[in-house]
Formats: sequence, C-alpha cells, structure tokens
Amino acid sequence: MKVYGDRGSSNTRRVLTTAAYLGLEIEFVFVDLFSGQNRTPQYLALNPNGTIPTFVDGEVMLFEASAIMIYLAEKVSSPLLPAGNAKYETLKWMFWAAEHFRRGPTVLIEQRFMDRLKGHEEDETLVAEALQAINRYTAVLDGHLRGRQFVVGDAPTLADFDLASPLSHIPRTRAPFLEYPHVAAWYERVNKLTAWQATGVAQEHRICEIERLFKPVQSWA
Ligand SMILES: N[C@@H](CCC(=O)N[C@@H](CS)C(=O)NCC(=O)O)C(=O)O
Repeated sequence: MKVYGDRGSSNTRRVLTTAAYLGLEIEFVFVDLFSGQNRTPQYLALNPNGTIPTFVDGEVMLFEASAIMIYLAEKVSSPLLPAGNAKYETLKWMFWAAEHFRRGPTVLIEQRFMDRLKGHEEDETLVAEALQAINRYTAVLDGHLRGRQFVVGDAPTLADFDLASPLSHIPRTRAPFLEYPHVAAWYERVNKLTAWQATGVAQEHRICEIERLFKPVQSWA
C-alpha cells in the first residue's frame, strides 16, 4: 500500500494517523507541492485533482483522505469505523467535517501560512469570514462533546481524526478552536493517542523545513 503525500499536510496526516493506529505497513511517497510534483502527468494519472493524499493498493486508487481512511479501517475490520448505528454517526461527523468544519481552517491555512510564505498580506475579509465559520461550527462540536470522551462513543473513530486534523495547524492559522472547553478537553485526549502524536511530530518537523525553504522570500518581502 502506498500513500502519496507531504507529512506537513493535515490531510495527509489524517491518513497516516489511521494507518499508524491500525498498525498497517504503508510505503510513503513524498510529493513536493512546492516543486510541482503534484502536476506531473504521472501523478495526475493517479489523482486528476493534483492534490494530496493519494492512495494505491493494487488496483484500488483513491483520492480524498476520508475515503482512504474508510478503506484502511474496513480492510482490517477496525472499530475506527464501528458497526451498527455508530457507523452512520461516524460517517455523519466525517461528512460534516468536510462540508462545514474544515472549510474555515482551509482558508486560514492559505491566508496565514501558504500566502505568507510567498510574502503576501492576508485578506482581512476572507479571514473574518473564515473565523466566523470556525466559531459557528466549533460551537456545534463543543456542544456535542459536552460529557463525551470522543466524537462517537468512548473510543476513537475516524471522525476524531477527521475533526482533529485542522487543529494540528493552530500554530499557523491561530484558529480559536481551543477557546471552546469541550473541544479543548477532547483535543487533549486525541493528543494522547500514540499514532496522533507520532504524525504530529513529523508534521511540525516538515513545517520547519518548509519555512526554512521560504526564508529568503520572507525577509525580502
Ligand atoms: N478533500 C481533499 C483535500 C486535499 C487537499 O486539498 N490537499 C492539499 C494539501 S493539504 C493539496 O493537495 N493542495 C494542492 C493543490 O490543491 O493543488 C482530501 O481530503 O484529500
């Protein structure tokens, strides 16, 4: 099984965390977005979006991190995707994460990290809209997490990894997720999971590398 991605990407991190949590051996193939490796004909043949992560297991070729995570959990019948009604609860929060929860943070990572690396000022209107969306949906998650250990039931599911992934960019986005007490307590629990910790260390290491790469542009800007 191969995962194509960048360890600095929170979408790649969701997939790598799932594989590590399940103890699955995967071959990691680094795709350097900054030198356009995601735009080569070979890569676009695997994933016509030119995004990361991409996954290959024999004839199975997937893009979309959540689809890859579901594939991995089902491959080993893991309770990360539980049975019965809990399965639909898990999927509900995963779809919600994509449709609502991660949209604001995606704007912030562009505005406050990617564009800043290139020496651009942030767009105040886009940032204000993103923060408004983040507050709206984090309040919903906070209400749900009151009195709960994890998003679905008392053990982690794929929904926890999907929802925690944008929090891993807080140092860059300065998104106010941790101002919500139940979200903050839940994130502390997620941070205690060995698989999540390991991918977090690798992510921060890679982010430092990226920042070093762009340093001349930053000081020139
Ligand atoms: N919904 C996609 C999002 C993938 C995505 O946007 N990845 C970013 C990196 S975190 C990317 O590849 N950006 C490069 C581009 O859009 O060209 C998923 O869950 O896999």
